[in-house]
Amino acid sequence: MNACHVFSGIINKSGMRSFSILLFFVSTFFTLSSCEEGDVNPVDGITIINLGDSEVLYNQSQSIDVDGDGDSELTFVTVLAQENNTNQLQFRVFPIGANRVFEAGGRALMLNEGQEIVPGNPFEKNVAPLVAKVESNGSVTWQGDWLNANNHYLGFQIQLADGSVRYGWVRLSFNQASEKLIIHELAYRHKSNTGLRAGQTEIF
Ligand SMILES: [Ca+2]
Repeated sequence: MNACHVFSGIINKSGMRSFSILLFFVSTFFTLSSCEEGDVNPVDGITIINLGDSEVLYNQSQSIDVDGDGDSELTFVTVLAQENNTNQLQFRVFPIGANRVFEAGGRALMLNEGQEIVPGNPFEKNVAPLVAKVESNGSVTWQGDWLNANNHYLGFQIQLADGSVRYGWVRLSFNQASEKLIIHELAYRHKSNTGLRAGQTEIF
């Protein structure tokens, strides 16, 4: 029994007896529509994943399995590093495997809502820290394009197990006072090799 049949069963059971015939037709139509949008012949659409304002603090990480196949595509981590005689607490994104983030000059772009994330954009695996807390000679400074991130978007390109490529975004904020990156929400477009806009949740 596949998911379509299970769903049909649930719909049918919920009906009252006096409306059983009507419900039969309604649920049958609904089931067929659902199955047409199933995995066999996927149509275009956008999957949205609520990440529950997950936090990335010192010594913590968050991995995201974008397409729900059991393997993560993006990991957000903190890294302690020594660079140029400074000690740094870096907040970084690490795309896993063949996956990439939208960048310019080696830095993950902090996008505003509506900006395009499309196949012609540059995508890279290794990008600079989103934010870094830098300690040098007893003083602390903060660096990084994402220091003032407030519901901004990180664009990504992921490669699924079948080799097809999808585009999407992650909505992020950074809280300097509590030294944490916050992961709000993610979305990706179903149609392969087709872009979307930052924050886009529907196909128009
Ligand atoms: Ca996955």
